[in-house]
Amino acid sequence: MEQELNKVLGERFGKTLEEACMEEIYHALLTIVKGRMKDLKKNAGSRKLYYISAEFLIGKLLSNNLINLGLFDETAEVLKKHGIDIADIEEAETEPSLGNGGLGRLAACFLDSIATLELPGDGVGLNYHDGLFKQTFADHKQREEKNPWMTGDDWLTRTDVRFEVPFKDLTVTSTMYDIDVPGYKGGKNSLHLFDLDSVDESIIHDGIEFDKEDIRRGLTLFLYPDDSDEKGQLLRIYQQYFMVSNAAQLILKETEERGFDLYHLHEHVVIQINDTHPTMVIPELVRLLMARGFNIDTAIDVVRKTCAYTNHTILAEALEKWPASYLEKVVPQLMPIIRELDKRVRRDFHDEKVYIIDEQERVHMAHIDIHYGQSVNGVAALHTQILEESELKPFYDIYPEKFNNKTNGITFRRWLLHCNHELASYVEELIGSGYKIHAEELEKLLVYQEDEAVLDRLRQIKQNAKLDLKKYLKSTQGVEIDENSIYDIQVKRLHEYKRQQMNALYAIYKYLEIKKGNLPKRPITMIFGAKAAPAYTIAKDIIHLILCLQELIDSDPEVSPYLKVVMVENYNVSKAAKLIPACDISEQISLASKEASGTGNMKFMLNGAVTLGTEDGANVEIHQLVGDDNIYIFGKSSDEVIKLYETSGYCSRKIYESDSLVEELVDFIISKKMILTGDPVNLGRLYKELVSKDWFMTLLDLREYIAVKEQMLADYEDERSWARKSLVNIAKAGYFSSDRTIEEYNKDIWHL
Ligand code: CBF
Repeated sequence: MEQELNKVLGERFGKTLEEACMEEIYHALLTIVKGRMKDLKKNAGSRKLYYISAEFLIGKLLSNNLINLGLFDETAEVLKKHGIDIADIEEAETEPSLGNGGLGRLAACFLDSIATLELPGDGVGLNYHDGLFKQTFADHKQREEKNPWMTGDDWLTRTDVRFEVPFKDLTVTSTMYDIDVPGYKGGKNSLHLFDLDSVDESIIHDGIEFDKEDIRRGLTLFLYPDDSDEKGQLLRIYQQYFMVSNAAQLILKETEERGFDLYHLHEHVVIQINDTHPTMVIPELVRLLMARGFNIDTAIDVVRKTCAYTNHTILAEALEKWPASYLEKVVPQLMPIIRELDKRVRRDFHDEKVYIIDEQERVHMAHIDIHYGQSVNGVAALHTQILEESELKPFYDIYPEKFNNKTNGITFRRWLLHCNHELASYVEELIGSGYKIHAEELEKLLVYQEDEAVLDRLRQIKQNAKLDLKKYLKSTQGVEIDENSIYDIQVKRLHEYKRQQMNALYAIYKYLEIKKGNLPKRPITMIFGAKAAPAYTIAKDIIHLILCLQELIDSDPEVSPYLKVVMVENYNVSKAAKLIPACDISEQISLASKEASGTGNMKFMLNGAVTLGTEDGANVEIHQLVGDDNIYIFGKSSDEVIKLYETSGYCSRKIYESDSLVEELVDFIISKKMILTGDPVNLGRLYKELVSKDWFMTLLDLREYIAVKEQMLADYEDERSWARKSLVNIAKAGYFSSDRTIEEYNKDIWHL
């Protein structure tokens, strides 16, 4: 490696390792790693998977690729010899922001596991130039900026694959870019990202504004461009069709090139539709097959046997329903096919709940997936049960055999081996390296539950990670945190159902307690990280509340030695990798029934944090695995919550008026102190929302949340017992390896 590095540095920059700067070393390593990956053999087989997704939140790739190629240790050694820390080289890489949250990160973890298991499977998506916006804070508020990541010398390789994509008003020609996905000591697959050569970042102004009707220049600028108006919604349809038409054309081309007859497409191809964004691939494939001479019955039959759908949420806002008139405006060629698909449903079933086109002429994308795919899966046991028993019950009654559960997972390569080297090597010292491939072997750690030396070492590793985070926050945000405090962390998208506002109310509770003289035994650092969708007003108000609390507490000398609130700016994959190893308390506090699975909960657990959570999503399975002693559960059950929605039985005002503690905490949002710190409009709106609506039932669980969190803080003081809980969490995390999830997808759905 040393020789190769010096050679590339010499050729590219005329420098040696001694002379080169961090950026130059990064670019030299990029060249070397890309070259090595090019030489890897692609995974092959007679049946191939195409995982189509609007998001692939791949994060920075250098270290991960080095790990998977088995080159990480050697590279780190060489650099160390020259006084360079590989972590500083990582800083030179820009993070591609090709995803929003769990769904996109899941897709990235899946690509890693598919490649590692040596299964033939490529990702297909879009090459957004500015990805999801970059978040900055000003006046205690979120601002959105563009987030460019392509440098011209990055992980993308421009291919000569190009397709014509016809819209009603224009036809564009795509270009396919590839990113190699190496498996961990295994083969390789590709992530194919489609783009338009004419896209032009110079049309962006005032943050993330641009002319949404300028399709040629704006199509792949942003992931999830603002869709609060018709133009924005039409742009999303343009993006989705561009993605799936390219995917469909690629699939047919490759299948023919592999020598297979398209009448047997389903025997050689499986398409996983990740959420509803790629749904149009179904009518598009039908259209393309008919253009190749298929009759419609055969085309539909072949497509149905080829496609499978994953549902990631029960939130109505995320289950897309496009007005038929919008689809007519952008992709009129698909509408006759969609109407035919709907006609067949109406012919066979007499329940309007399962129709594709409803009375208001809206096209229900998930309904297309369910009728015209061979599998429907949820992403955690509880989520799948809710789909079967309530959200998608009419469909489950028709097709019980299509429904199945695939509890999510995370790749341990990134979420342990890369983000927590010290823990990963200690685990290896204790139980050997087998766990890196067979994650269930982590259970071998359980024999050390009573071993004081092991527990002490685990505490030391956590302490080191806390120190690292302290340094990181100081250098990146100028924020000072106390490594001897308890790190309580909630990082995820900002959404009312995830209830960051409940956690903020806890901060108010603690603040008031300290003011009353009830001092905590140990200081607490409450860390938040979250982006709010630009048009989601209340989510932005919640960020405002947290930022105001941060300032209020910081500037109060009576409180600041005991309590600290930190909102991490522009939370992303790289920041997650710094935060997760350092966490003591993992906040997973969504309203039961609303978080389909969650994957942050798994990452924290794997790194030894203890969960404070509701019985929601995959928390339920974490609870079953670690047992009552190693998790802190609170809140109403999903059955109770679902009943409250059905009977309109929840009234936040009643709780507010009858519980003086709740009233005191909520009132604080509009107290004089807060109004002097922040903006009365934002704070007043949030206050009103909580008292008079509170759709995601914050106040319902607030009291119990506070009580259980207090218990948790008290229990932390028994350091041995806490370390034991931490160890059990690590030991039981094996189930959540995405290798396990992918094996299940393959066994039950893909049959690769
Ligand atoms: O399945 C992956 C994740 O997807 C979501 O993020 C999503 O729908 N966008 C869900 O909200 C998560 O619960 C889930 O883990």
